[in-house]
Amino acid sequence: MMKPPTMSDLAGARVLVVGLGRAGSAAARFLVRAGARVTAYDDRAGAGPAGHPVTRSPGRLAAFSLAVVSPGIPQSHPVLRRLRAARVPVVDELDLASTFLSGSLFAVTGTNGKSTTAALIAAMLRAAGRRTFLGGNIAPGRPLSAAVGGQARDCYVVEVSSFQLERARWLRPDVALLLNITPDHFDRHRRPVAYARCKYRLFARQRPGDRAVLNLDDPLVLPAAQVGFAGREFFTLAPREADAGVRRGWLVAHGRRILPAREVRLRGRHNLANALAACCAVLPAGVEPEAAARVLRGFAGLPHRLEFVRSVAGVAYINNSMCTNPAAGIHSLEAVRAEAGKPVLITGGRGKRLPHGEYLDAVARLARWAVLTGENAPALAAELVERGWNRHEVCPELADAVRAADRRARALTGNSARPVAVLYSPAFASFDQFADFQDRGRSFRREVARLRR
Ligand code: UMA
Repeated sequence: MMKPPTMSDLAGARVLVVGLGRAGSAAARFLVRAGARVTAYDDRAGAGPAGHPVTRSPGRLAAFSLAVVSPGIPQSHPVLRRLRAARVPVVDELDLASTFLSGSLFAVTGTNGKSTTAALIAAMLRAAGRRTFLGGNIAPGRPLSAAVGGQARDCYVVEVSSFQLERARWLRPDVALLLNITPDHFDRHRRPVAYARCKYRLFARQRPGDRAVLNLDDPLVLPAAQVGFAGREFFTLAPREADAGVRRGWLVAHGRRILPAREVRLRGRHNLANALAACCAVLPAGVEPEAAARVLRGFAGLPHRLEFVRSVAGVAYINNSMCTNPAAGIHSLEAVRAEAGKPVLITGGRGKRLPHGEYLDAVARLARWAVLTGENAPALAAELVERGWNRHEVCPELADAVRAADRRARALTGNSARPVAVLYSPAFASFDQFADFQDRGRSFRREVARLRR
């Protein structure tokens, strides 16, 4: 296995940066500062920060001593194939950046809950006075490369996606967390097992003294305990022995009581699991339970995740645009159902070839009404009819879907003592109609702001 380059290796080296979005631009900046001769490749003319030349014909690839690749570039990309044929080492942006940082590295992966858990860990470390960088895959995007050569931090907390792990070769977190594995990204990882294996790679380089924090309740997570040499710690929501769990209504980690579960401000059982994972990760790093409890009492959640937008005519509108897969869709529906009763649901988007039968079962069980929107709305409608559930309508455009949900919720609220919530929880990707899930969430907020009282 090739060793990571040092700063002096980079000085004067010819490096190809592939993809000039957020990750590639940050990598290019630090490579230029390190004295590398950087060429940037992108399929899109005009990509990258203004003033940085981008090429679509990088020339003789064997001339490069290293290629730094953005997470969004698939392994099958023709340029990556040619780089491999020319025996140029291809490295992921976050992977490379991680080798230049001192300080403790906390890395969080999993299908769902990564950003929330990473944000909780960072907030807890900061509450304990640690200078902490939060970045990686977490949107809107603060690539780890941006931290290289900047002010020194005590801790780096990164969210790591399967795309980043797929080609990771050096990443060795001091503390690595795997929250859960449910089907996702089958458009990129052809087989479910390939997707799970990417997640396990987070642990592959860990050594004794490093720590692996794993979800004891998820059978797909447990094989990670066989990978690498870190000490294993487990969290669970079930009433059984583990390093972190809920005991007599209290969150407990490493034998220390944190706070009563009902005082955790984030809603839903999935968020309780995220809170336990974060506590499990930070307590051995010296964060006192009081500091962790303060964060959990105050942390209201990240944008686009079960985010309260506004009440109109007694109807609460909840933006959950970050929900991009069916498993997240089920958790969100369960959380809202427990808090506010069965909602009027707006759902749909672009399918990622994931199985979604269980999600539609949950929709039929947990929603009062469903407004189906986006590219796969007609297909979802047909599948719900097959299930014998007809409480839905199709509105391909989000603006119409919000107005339809508004009419339906008002009508239902009129008949019931309890107001009905409107939950926008797509459960599918956003790329059918939007740039990304944030763009989609902002569109939802805009449409909700237009509703008349
Ligand atoms: N590009 C090509 N050819 C391709 C694909 C992309 O040239 O085949 C170019 C595009 O023209 C563009 C650039 O590559 O100029 C985009 O690169 P990118 O897709 O890697 O996106 P970045 O802007 O660099 O953002 C990436 C992550 N994006 C992806 O993994 C798709 C961001 O995660 C991350 O925040 C950022 O790095 C900083 O680390 C976003 C994401 O959607 C939030 N992640 C996925 C998810 O969470 O599900 C994995």
